[in-house]
Amino acid sequence: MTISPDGNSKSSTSSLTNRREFLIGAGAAGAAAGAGLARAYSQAVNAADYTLRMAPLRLELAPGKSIDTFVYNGTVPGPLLRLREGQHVNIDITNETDIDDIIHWHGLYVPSVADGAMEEGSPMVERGATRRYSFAAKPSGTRWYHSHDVAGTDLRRSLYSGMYGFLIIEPASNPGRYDQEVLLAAHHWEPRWVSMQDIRKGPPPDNGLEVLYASASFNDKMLGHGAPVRVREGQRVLFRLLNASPTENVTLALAGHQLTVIALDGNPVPTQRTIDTVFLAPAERTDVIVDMNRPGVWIFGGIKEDDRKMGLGVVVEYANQTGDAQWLEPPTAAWDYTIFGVDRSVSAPDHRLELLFEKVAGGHGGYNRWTLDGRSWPTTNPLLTTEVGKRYRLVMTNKSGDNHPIHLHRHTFEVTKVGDKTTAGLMKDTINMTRFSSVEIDFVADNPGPSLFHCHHQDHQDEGFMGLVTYL
Ligand SMILES: [Cu+2]
Repeated sequence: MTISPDGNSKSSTSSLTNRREFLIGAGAAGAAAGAGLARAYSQAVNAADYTLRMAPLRLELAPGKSIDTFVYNGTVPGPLLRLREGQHVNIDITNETDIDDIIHWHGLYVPSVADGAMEEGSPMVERGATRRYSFAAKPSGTRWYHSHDVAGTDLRRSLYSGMYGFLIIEPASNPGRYDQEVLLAAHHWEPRWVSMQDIRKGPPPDNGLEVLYASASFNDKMLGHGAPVRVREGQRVLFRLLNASPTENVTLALAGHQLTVIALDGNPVPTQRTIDTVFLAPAERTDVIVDMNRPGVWIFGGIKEDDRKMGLGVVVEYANQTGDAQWLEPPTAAWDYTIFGVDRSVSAPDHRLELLFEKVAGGHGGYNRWTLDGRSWPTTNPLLTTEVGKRYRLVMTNKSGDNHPIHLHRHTFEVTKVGDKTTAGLMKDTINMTRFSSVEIDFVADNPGPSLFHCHHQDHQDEGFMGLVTYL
């Protein structure tokens, strides 16, 4: 449960478990031997279960379209980490980039020191160094890991880069029934700072710079490049969808098919819904089951033509089907989180905290700042001080024309109200607030240690939109 800078893991589990983990870890390490690993190995009491190496990569998104970025273990996304719920893991992180960086385990309950957020006290992984993270994997579901460094104005860093990957924690018993599992991570590439008022009407003249992108992908390829997802008629396919974009919302559809939503942010939904399109704000995950009942060659991608042209999508090809991939315009409906909840009353909170989110316009060519009740990081430390066992309601109002995917580290919250609709039972770690909207979420203070609360837009969190939930 502890992270130790010297690489010595301090485990409180039984010697039998330690021995077993050592054997598993040794096998994994033997298969992945490398210079970075060897360095970690010599310091470590136990071998690592996984090693993640941050390093530069020239990524070919399509023929003639290569970009320079940073990734984990030479791939985008990084390697899939598939863990059992409760499994104790040692993960060695080697930093072969040119700056200090840090990895956050998104959606997991880990100690603050191992969570991968410097604001919580987690140590950076210094450039050239290897650092070990040790924790027990929980809760089960589709989680992910990503750089939690500050990018600021440097659009090569943190979530603008390829430093993200899936982390799936398998439950002790898995009720899902499916024939094939497909992991798709959406991302936008080639970012640049833009004064939106220069390219379209709408933004106020004093609006600061925002980020636009030239290309996008599912995993490491633009739509139409790379291998298709191959399926057979009659299969039930589980698609785990992740929006790993630094700032962009996506709405996705699989042409000619409907999607049954079984989990949001990795947590089973109280009410499964079969729908035509799914919306994901940055950092959100959606698990959908698709009955493959319409043979053909189809596009799974963004519903906006501009997104697909940028590369946001992948071809889904049935066995024995050929031809160009087809797109069919899906029926569209406004995204509504509450349809996945249940209609019942929720426990009254012990405390309510009203939070108003506002933009401080940066002016033409400047950078916008963000405030929570008039404060920005670091004066939002603490934002809220909690007592163990108490239930807190965050009553959030977005008084800006921008979307904000709100994320709370190290906890799961219950969505209790979106606009004027109440709901219950919908458990998430990130929820999008549309422009000029209100959302209420409840969480129980059940994981002592500082916990970051922030907007997951890379440029918003870098420009003050974060605060710390602390414990008495
Ligand atoms: Cu935001």
